[in-house]
Amino acid sequence: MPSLFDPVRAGEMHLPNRIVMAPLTRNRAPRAVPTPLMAEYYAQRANAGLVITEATAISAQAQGYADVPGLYGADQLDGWRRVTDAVHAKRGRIVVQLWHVGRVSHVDLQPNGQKPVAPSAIAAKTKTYLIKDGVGSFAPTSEPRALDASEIPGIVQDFRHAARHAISTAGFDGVEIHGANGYLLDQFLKNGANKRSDAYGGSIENRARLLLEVARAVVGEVGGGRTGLRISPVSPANDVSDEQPQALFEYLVRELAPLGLAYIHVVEGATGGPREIEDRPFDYAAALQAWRAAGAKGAWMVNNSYDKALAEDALRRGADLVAFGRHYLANPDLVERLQRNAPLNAPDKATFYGGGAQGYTDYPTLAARPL
Ligand code: 8OZ
Repeated sequence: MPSLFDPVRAGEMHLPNRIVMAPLTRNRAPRAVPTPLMAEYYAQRANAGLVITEATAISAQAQGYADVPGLYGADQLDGWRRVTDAVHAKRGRIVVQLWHVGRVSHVDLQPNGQKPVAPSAIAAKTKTYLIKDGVGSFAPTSEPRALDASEIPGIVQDFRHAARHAISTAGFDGVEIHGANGYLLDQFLKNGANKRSDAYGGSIENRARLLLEVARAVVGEVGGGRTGLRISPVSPANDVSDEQPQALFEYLVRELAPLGLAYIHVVEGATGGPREIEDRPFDYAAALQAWRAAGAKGAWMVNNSYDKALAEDALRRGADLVAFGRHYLANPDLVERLQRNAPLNAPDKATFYGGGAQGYTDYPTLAARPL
C-alpha cells in the first residue's frame, strides 16, 4: 500500500509524493498580474508533490473577484513565468487552474460594466469580493445574461489559448480545468443553473457538452498528460444543484476517459465545509470505478478537509493524490510536518483574501520554530 510520501505519476508529471497543494483564491494580484510576493508564496510550498495555483481567469470576462490573477495578457504571463521559475528553482511542479466564473461576478469587474455571462439568466445567491480604495468587501453577484450559442466557441477558444500560453509562455507543468464550485462549467453541468433548451441544456449529454468541448480543446493543445480537471459533484458552493449528480458525473468521467487526463480532482461534499451533505448523497467510489472501467489511467485526486489519517485512508480506498487547502495555506512545509507527525499551524481566516505578506508568506516552518 503506497504512503503519502511515495512517488506517483499523474499523466506526464512525475510527482515525488502524493500531497498536493489545493487551489486557493488569495486576491493578491492587483490588475490581475501575479506579483513577486506570489512567487515567494508558491516557492515556499514547492515541496508538494504538485502545486495547483489559485483559480486564474482565462479572459477578462472570466474574472469574478477583485485582484485574482489572469492568464490572458502579456504582463500576466510574465508574472506567472516568475512564479513557475521560482517553483522550479526549488525542484517543484506547478499547474495553473484555468477559470471562468460565469455568473459569479459583478458588473464592476466585467469589461465595460457588462452583465456577467451564464448558461441561463438566473442570478446565483452568492457573494463576490470587491476591493475599493484598498478596502475589501463582499457583495452580491450581479444579474447575469444567458450566453448565446454563437458565443460558446469563443469561450472554448479562451480555454485553449490560456492552456497553450500556460505551458509555452508561462512555463507551467500542466493545467487544471476548473469544472467545480459553481463556476461557468459547473453552471452548465447542473440543472439548477442550466435551463437552456439548445444543445447545451436539457439532457445530461447536453449539459456536459461545454465541459467536454473545453477538455478536448485543452487536451488537443497541451496533451492529456498535462491536463487535470476539478469537479465538485454535490457542492452547493455558489448556489448550484443538480437533480441527478451520480448519473451526471458518471457520464462525464466515462466520456473523459479516452482523453488520457493526468488526473481528476474531486471536491468531496461541500467545498470548504462538511464532507457529507444529508440531502445530497454521492458515491465517489462508484464515480472512480466508472472512470477506471472506461479505461482511464490518470490519477484520482481527492480534496476537502483531509488530515493525515483520512488521507491515508483515501489512498487505501483507491485515491492516488490528496489535495490540502487550508493546511497548505498555513504550513509551507506541510509534507515534512505530515511526515514527522508535527503539529500544524492554524490558518488565519482574516488574511485569506486580499492583503500582503501577512498571513501569506509569513507562516513559520518547523525549522524556523523548532519543536
Ligand atoms: C474562495 C473565494 C473565491 C473564489 C473556488 C475559486 O471556490 C474559488 C474561490 C474560493 O473554486
